[in-house]
Amino acid sequence: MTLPLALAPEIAAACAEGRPVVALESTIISHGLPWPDNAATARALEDDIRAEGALPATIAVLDGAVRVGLDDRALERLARGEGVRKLSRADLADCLIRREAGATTVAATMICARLAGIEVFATGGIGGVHRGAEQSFDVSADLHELARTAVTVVAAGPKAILDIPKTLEVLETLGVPVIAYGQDDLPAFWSRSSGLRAPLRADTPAEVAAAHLMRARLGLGGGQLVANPIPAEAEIPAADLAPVIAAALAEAAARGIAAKAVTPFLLAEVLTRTEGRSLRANVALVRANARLGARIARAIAAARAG
Ligand code: PSU
Ligand code: MN
Repeated sequence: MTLPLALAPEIAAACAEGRPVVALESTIISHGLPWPDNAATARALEDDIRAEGALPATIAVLDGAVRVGLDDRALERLARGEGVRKLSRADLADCLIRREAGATTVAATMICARLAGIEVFATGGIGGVHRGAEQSFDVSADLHELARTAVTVVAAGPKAILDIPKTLEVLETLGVPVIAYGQDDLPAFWSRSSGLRAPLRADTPAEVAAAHLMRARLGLGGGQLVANPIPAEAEIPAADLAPVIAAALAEAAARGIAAKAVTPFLLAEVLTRTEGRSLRANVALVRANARLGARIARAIAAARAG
């Protein structure tokens, strides 16, 4: 049986020639951002990556295949989100055999990027250790995927809906390099600083690329997490968001939201409770990550060629 993997022709050509490609996830489109901003953002991310000299490859499961590089119709279908599943490592095969539509999370996008030969992936926020995980055991499969799949992931750091210190501890246990970009502190999604020092720091795409290639040479196997601080003009002070997050968490607890539904529920609650302010911040940071991802992909390609 052949691999159910369908690369857009320009992406297949770029991968074969070692040109820079950046993977993008689809759960942020279908379950992370509201319609129609999600569709506009998905297209803006692709434009940002092209403007930086790389090719965007948005990934999803549609019609029985992993699609790498989506056309406008497929993007819109994901953005409308009706009947679109949220896929992590555990769900990929099931979605494929049922020929259902699925959006890939960070974990599933890493797996699919690896299958396609794409080494860099840009997104907004990764999943992590949820607050209250000592009771719920809710730890995102994204963390385990970072430990096992060799893709460099550019994100804006863990969201404050999560337990950030515990997320860092789990990443340390799993041996995942957590690299703050251009500063010492770990960024925290809407805020440039979490107040915690990141274990590692890089200041240029070339440094991130060199570490990526050295890890491959060592046969280490896992990925690395590049935490890129949100652009200063889009930042939201942590103190402004703290009550919003507390209310969102209380609402989730009151309604008994569990498992895969937790993160989308909290994201939607924060969005509605901030009347668009957090949406604007979210779009700004994910676009900044797409551009940095493109520069890292170019640096990897250049280092290989040179
Ligand atoms: N965090 C965000 N936006 C998102 C997600 C997380 O700020 O869209 C999505 C990503 O797809 C991530 C997934 O991989 O949620 C994590 O879900 P869970 O916590 O159920 O593992
Ligand atoms: Mn979870």
